[in-house]
Amino acid sequence: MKDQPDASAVYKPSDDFVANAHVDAGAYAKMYAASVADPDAFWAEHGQRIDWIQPFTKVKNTNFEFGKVDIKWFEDGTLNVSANCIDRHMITRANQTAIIWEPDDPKTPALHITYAKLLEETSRMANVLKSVGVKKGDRVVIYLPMIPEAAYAMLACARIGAIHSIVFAGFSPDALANRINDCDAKVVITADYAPRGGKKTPLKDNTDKALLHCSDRVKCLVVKHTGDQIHWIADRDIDLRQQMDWAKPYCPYVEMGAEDPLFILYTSGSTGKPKGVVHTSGGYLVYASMTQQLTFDYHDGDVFWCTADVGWVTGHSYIIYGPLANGATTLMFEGVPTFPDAGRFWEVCAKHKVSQFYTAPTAIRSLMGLGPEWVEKHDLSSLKVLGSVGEPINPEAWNWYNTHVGKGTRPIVDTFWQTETGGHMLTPLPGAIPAKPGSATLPFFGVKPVVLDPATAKVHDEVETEGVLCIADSWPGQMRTLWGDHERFQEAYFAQYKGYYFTGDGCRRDADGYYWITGRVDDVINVSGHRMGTAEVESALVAHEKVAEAAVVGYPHDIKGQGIYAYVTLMKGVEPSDALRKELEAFVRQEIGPIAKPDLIQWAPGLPKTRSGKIMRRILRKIAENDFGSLGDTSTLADPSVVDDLIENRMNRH
Ligand code: 6R9
Repeated sequence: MKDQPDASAVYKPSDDFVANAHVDAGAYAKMYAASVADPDAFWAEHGQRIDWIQPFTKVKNTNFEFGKVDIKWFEDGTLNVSANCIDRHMITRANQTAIIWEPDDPKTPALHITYAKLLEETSRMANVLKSVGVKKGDRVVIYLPMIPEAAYAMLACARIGAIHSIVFAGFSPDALANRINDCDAKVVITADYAPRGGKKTPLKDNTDKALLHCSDRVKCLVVKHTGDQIHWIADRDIDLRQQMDWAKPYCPYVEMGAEDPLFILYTSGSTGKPKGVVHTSGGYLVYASMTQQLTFDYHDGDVFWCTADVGWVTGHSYIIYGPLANGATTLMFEGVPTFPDAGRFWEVCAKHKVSQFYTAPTAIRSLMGLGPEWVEKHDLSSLKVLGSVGEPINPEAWNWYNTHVGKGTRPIVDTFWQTETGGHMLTPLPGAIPAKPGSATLPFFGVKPVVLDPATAKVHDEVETEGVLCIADSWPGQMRTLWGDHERFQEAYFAQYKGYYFTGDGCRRDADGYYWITGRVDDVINVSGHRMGTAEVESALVAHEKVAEAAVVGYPHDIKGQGIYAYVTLMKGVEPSDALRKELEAFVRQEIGPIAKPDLIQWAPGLPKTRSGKIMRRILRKIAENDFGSLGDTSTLADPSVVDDLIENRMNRH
C-alpha cells in the first residue's frame, strides 16, 4: 500500500533530540537575526571555526550592483584548506577514521582511512603533482571514480594551491575535453576503469579520446584501480600509485589567500556552454564546515554519509570539505543504491553505523518502488538525521523516507542550494525548525531570501506569496565568478533582478514564512537531481548530420523528477525510424554522457515558432506534459497547424 502523505503536517524533533542539538529554536532565531543585522560581526566570529595562518581583519566586502559585482570574504586572511581538513586534526584525531571507503563490490573489504593516513596519501599525491610541474594557481582536472584517490587528489591540489576541476565520471570524452580546454588544465587525473553497479566505465579510454582534442602538454596521471588492460602513451601517461609509492610521505602546505580559487566546477546553465563556477578558499570552507555541522547536527563520533558523487558540488562540500574541516568521519561510496540488490544503502548504513544519511529524492523514489522490505531487513538504529538534496522532494517520497528509513523519529532536512551557493541556503536545522514535507523551510544563517515578481521585478513583501527566488546579500560560500568570464557571471546571476543574486528557481512562501521551491524558471531541467541545460542537449542533437532542428524540454517523470523530451526535425529526405531514434540517443550519450540521453524523442515535421522565428517552448512543454488542453494563445505562431501534428503524435500519454 502507498504511504499516504499529509502535506499539511508539521514534524517536530523529539525533546531528546532538541536537548542534544547544537542549535534549538531559540538559538536559531537569535543567531539568524544577528547574522543578517550585522554580517560583519557574525562572520568575524564564525570565521574562527577554521584555522588561519594570517588572521583576517576584514570580513565582508561584497557588491551585488550589476556591472560592479564583486564578492570578497575575509580577504586579507591566509590559510590552507588541506591543512584545515587534515593537519589541524593530527593532535587529537590522528588515529580517528577520516574516510570510510565502501567499494562497489560488497565482497571487497571497506577501507578505514585515518587522518594520519590521509595526511600521508595526500602528501604523496601532492608531491607527485609537484614533480610533474603543477604549481600554485595551475588547474588540475580530476576524472575519477568514487575512490579514496579522488579525495587525496582534491586535498593535494588544495595543499599546493592548484585549482581542481572535477569532471563527473559519467561525462563523455567530448565533455571532458571541453572542460580541460576551458580551464587550460596542466594535468588530468584519471583511473583505468570506474566500476559501478558491477559495470565498468572505461575512464582511461575516455580520457585518451578527450586528450586528442587537447594540448600535447597535458599530462595524464592514471590510478590503476581495477587493473584491467588500458592503452598507455609513454611520455604522457604516469602510473600515479607507483609514483605515490616513490614520493615523499610529507608535503608542506602552501599559504593561500582567502580569495584564491580552491576549485572550478562546471555546471549547466541556460545556454549551451557549461559554466565554470569558481569557489575560493576561506569563505567557502567556513560555510561548508558550518552547514555540515549544523544542518546535520553532526557530533564527534558520528559517521556521516552523503551519497552524492564528488563530481557534483554536493560531493565537494559534504563528502570532502565540510566534514573533513570538522574532523568528522565521512563515508565515500563507490557503488549504486541497487547493486547487488535494492538493500545496499541500508546494508551500508547498518555495516558502518551511519549517523547522518544524505541522499537525493530520485534515489528515494526508485527504492520506494522496489518495496519497504529492502529497508526493513537492515538495522538502521544508528541513524539520527536524514537529508535530501537536488530537487524538491515530493510528499510521497518524504513520507516513505520518514516512515521506513527514519522510523518516524528522525528529523529530515530538505536542503535547497546550488553549485553556485557552495553550501545550504534554505534548510531546517534539525533541532530548531519543524519540517513540512516538501518544504526547504527557512534560510541558513546569513542568507536573505526574497521573492520577486517575475514580470515586474518588484519584491513581494507580504509573507504568503509566490514568485522567483533571489538572495538579497552575499554569504561566505557564494561563488565569486565564472572561470575567465566575469561578464557572463554578472549577466547570468545579477542582470535580471538588479541588486539581487538570482537563483533561477521559482518559489512559494507560506503563512509561516516557509519556502517551497517550485523548480527552475529558466531553461535548466533537473533530471534525477542533475542539472541539465536544454540548450546543451539541443546542440548535441543538431550536431548529428541527420538532424535539422531540435527543441528540448522537461516533462514530469515518476522516478527522475523530470525527464528529457526532445522534439526533432530531420533533414529533408531523412525518414524517421526506431533505429534512428536509437542512433540519436547513442549520439547524445556520446556527446555529453548517459545522463543527457533523451527519454522521449518525437519526430517533429515543424516546430511552433513565432513570426520572428522564436520557438514557443511554452507550447512544447505543455505537449510534453500531456496537458495540451490549455495551450494558451497560439495566434502569434507563424504556422499554427504544426501544433496539431505535435499533439497527435505526442510521446507522453500518461
Ligand atoms: C546542490 C545542488 C541546483 C538546483 C537548484 C534547484 C534544485 C537543489 C533542492 C532543489 C528543491 C531542494 N534543488 N536542492 N530544489 N529543493 N532541496 O543540487 O546543486 O546541481 O547546482 O542544482 O537544484 O532547482 O537551482 P545543483
